Amino acid sequence: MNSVIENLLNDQVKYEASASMQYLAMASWADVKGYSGVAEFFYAQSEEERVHMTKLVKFINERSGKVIVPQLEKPQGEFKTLIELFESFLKSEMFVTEQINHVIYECLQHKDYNVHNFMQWYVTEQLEEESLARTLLDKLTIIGDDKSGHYLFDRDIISIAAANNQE
Ligand code: OFO
Repeated sequence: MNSVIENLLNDQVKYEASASMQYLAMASWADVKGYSGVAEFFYAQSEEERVHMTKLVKFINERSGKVIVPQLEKPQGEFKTLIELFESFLKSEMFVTEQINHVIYECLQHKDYNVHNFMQWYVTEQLEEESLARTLLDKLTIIGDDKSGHYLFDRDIISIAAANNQE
Protein backbone atom coordinates (compact mmCIF):
# COMPACT_ATOMS: atom_id res chain seq x y z
CA MET A 1 0.00 0.00 0.00
CA ASN A 2 1.18 3.51 -0.75
CA SER A 3 2.70 4.91 2.46
CA VAL A 4 0.71 8.18 2.28
CA ILE A 5 -2.54 6.20 2.12
CA GLU A 6 -1.37 3.80 4.83
CA ASN A 7 -0.62 6.75 7.16
CA LEU A 8 -3.96 8.35 6.40
CA LEU A 9 -5.81 5.12 7.16
CA ASN A 10 -3.93 4.84 10.45
CA ASP A 11 -4.88 8.45 11.25
CA GLN A 12 -8.45 7.46 10.54
CA VAL A 13 -8.14 4.55 13.00
CA LYS A 14 -7.22 7.15 15.61
CA TYR A 15 -10.13 9.47 14.75
CA GLU A 16 -12.65 6.63 14.98
CA ALA A 17 -11.12 5.44 18.27
CA SER A 18 -11.18 9.00 19.65
CA ALA A 19 -14.83 9.41 18.62
CA SER A 20 -15.64 6.12 20.36
CA MET A 21 -14.00 7.28 23.61
CA GLN A 22 -15.54 10.74 23.33
CA TYR A 23 -19.03 9.26 22.97
CA LEU A 24 -18.37 6.93 25.89
CA ALA A 25 -17.51 9.98 28.03
CA MET A 26 -20.69 11.68 26.79
CA ALA A 27 -22.76 8.59 27.64
CA SER A 28 -21.28 8.49 31.10
CA TRP A 29 -21.96 12.23 31.67
CA ALA A 30 -25.59 11.76 30.58
CA ASP A 31 -25.96 8.64 32.75
CA VAL A 32 -24.83 10.50 35.87
CA LYS A 33 -27.11 13.46 35.10
CA GLY A 34 -30.11 11.12 34.85
CA TYR A 35 -30.58 11.39 31.08
CA SER A 36 -30.88 7.65 30.55
CA GLY A 37 -32.10 7.89 26.94
CA VAL A 38 -29.23 10.19 25.94
CA ALA A 39 -26.83 7.84 27.76
CA GLU A 40 -28.17 4.83 25.86
CA PHE A 41 -27.84 6.77 22.61
CA PHE A 42 -24.18 7.65 23.23
CA TYR A 43 -23.25 4.17 24.52
CA ALA A 44 -24.55 2.86 21.18
CA GLN A 45 -22.71 5.58 19.21
CA SER A 46 -19.51 4.70 21.05
CA GLU A 47 -19.91 1.06 20.03
CA GLU A 48 -20.54 2.08 16.42
CA GLU A 49 -17.33 4.11 16.27
CA ARG A 50 -15.40 1.18 17.72
CA VAL A 51 -16.78 -0.98 14.90
CA HIS A 52 -15.67 1.69 12.37
CA MET A 53 -12.19 1.63 13.89
CA THR A 54 -11.92 -2.18 13.80
CA LYS A 55 -13.14 -2.29 10.20
CA LEU A 56 -10.23 -0.03 9.24
CA VAL A 57 -7.71 -2.09 11.25
CA LYS A 58 -8.83 -5.28 9.49
CA PHE A 59 -8.72 -3.60 6.09
CA ILE A 60 -5.17 -2.27 6.59
CA ASN A 61 -4.06 -5.77 7.60
CA GLU A 62 -5.79 -7.35 4.61
CA ARG A 63 -3.91 -4.97 2.35
CA SER A 64 -0.64 -5.96 4.11
CA GLY A 65 -0.23 -2.52 5.62
CA LYS A 66 1.04 -1.87 9.13
CA VAL A 67 -1.54 -0.98 11.75
CA ILE A 68 -0.50 1.44 14.46
CA VAL A 69 -2.84 1.17 17.44
CA PRO A 70 -2.94 4.80 18.58
CA GLN A 71 -2.51 6.50 21.88
CA LEU A 72 -5.53 8.70 22.56
CA GLU A 73 -6.04 12.03 24.24
CA LYS A 74 -8.41 12.23 27.19
CA PRO A 75 -11.94 12.99 25.94
CA GLN A 76 -14.01 15.90 27.21
CA GLY A 77 -15.95 14.62 30.22
CA GLU A 78 -17.88 17.67 31.40
CA PHE A 79 -20.62 19.57 29.61
CA LYS A 80 -22.67 22.53 30.84
CA THR A 81 -25.87 21.62 29.05
CA LEU A 82 -27.48 19.07 26.75
CA ILE A 83 -27.06 21.58 23.92
CA GLU A 84 -23.32 21.76 24.55
CA LEU A 85 -23.20 17.97 24.52
CA PHE A 86 -24.90 17.77 21.14
CA GLU A 87 -22.89 20.67 19.71
CA SER A 88 -19.78 18.62 20.52
CA PHE A 89 -21.35 15.59 18.87
CA LEU A 90 -21.97 17.54 15.65
CA LYS A 91 -18.49 19.09 15.75
CA SER A 92 -16.92 15.66 16.17
CA GLU A 93 -18.87 14.20 13.25
CA MET A 94 -18.02 17.17 11.02
CA PHE A 95 -14.35 16.73 11.83
CA VAL A 96 -14.45 13.01 10.94
CA THR A 97 -16.25 13.79 7.67
CA GLU A 98 -13.54 16.28 6.74
CA GLN A 99 -10.83 13.68 7.40
CA ILE A 100 -12.64 11.05 5.34
CA ASN A 101 -12.97 13.50 2.46
CA HIS A 102 -9.24 14.07 2.71
CA VAL A 103 -8.53 10.31 2.51
CA ILE A 104 -10.79 10.08 -0.54
CA TYR A 105 -8.99 12.99 -2.18
CA GLU A 106 -5.58 11.42 -1.59
CA CYS A 107 -6.80 8.04 -2.88
CA LEU A 108 -7.64 9.71 -6.17
CA GLN A 109 -4.28 11.53 -6.28
CA HIS A 110 -2.46 8.21 -5.73
CA LYS A 111 -4.84 6.21 -7.94
CA ASP A 112 -5.67 3.82 -5.10
CA TYR A 113 -9.16 2.88 -6.28
CA ASN A 114 -9.36 -0.07 -3.93
CA VAL A 115 -9.09 2.12 -0.80
CA HIS A 116 -11.27 4.71 -2.51
CA ASN A 117 -13.95 2.06 -2.94
CA PHE A 118 -13.58 0.85 0.66
CA MET A 119 -13.94 4.41 1.99
CA GLN A 120 -17.30 4.92 0.27
CA TRP A 121 -18.92 3.03 3.15
CA TYR A 122 -17.56 5.69 5.54
CA VAL A 123 -18.84 8.49 3.31
CA THR A 124 -22.39 7.12 3.54
CA GLU A 125 -22.05 6.53 7.27
CA GLN A 126 -20.88 10.11 7.86
CA LEU A 127 -23.76 11.52 5.86
CA GLU A 128 -26.19 9.69 8.15
CA GLU A 129 -24.40 10.59 11.36
CA GLU A 130 -24.03 14.26 10.52
CA SER A 131 -27.67 14.47 9.58
CA LEU A 132 -28.64 12.77 12.85
CA ALA A 133 -26.45 15.11 14.92
CA ARG A 134 -28.03 18.13 13.17
CA THR A 135 -31.57 16.84 13.71
CA LEU A 136 -30.97 16.29 17.43
CA LEU A 137 -29.29 19.68 17.87
CA ASP A 138 -32.14 21.42 16.01
CA LYS A 139 -34.66 19.79 18.34
CA LEU A 140 -32.71 20.88 21.42
CA THR A 141 -32.43 24.42 20.07
CA ILE A 142 -36.23 24.55 19.75
CA ILE A 143 -36.62 23.16 23.29
CA GLY A 144 -34.20 25.71 24.78
CA ASP A 145 -34.18 25.72 28.61
CA ASP A 146 -37.56 24.03 29.01
CA LYS A 147 -37.07 21.22 31.52
CA SER A 148 -40.11 19.23 30.46
CA GLY A 149 -38.83 19.50 26.88
CA HIS A 150 -35.54 17.96 28.03
CA TYR A 151 -37.46 15.18 29.74
CA LEU A 152 -39.35 14.39 26.52
CA PHE A 153 -36.20 14.64 24.42
CA ASP A 154 -34.47 12.14 26.70
CA ARG A 155 -37.47 9.83 26.54
CA ASP A 156 -37.74 10.04 22.74
CA ILE A 157 -34.12 10.24 21.55
CA ILE A 158 -33.84 6.58 20.53
CA SER A 159 -36.98 6.75 18.39
CA ILE A 160 -35.91 10.12 16.90
CA ALA A 161 -32.56 8.53 15.96
CA ALA A 162 -34.28 5.47 14.44
CA ALA A 163 -36.67 7.66 12.43
CA ASN A 164 -33.80 9.86 11.19
CA ASN A 165 -31.83 6.84 10.00
CA GLN A 166 -34.78 5.59 7.99
CA GLU A 167 -35.14 8.89 6.07
FE1 OFO B 1 -17.23 6.72 12.38
O1 OFO B 1 -18.84 7.40 12.03
FE2 OFO B 1 -19.07 9.10 12.65
O2 OFO B 1 -17.57 9.60 13.27
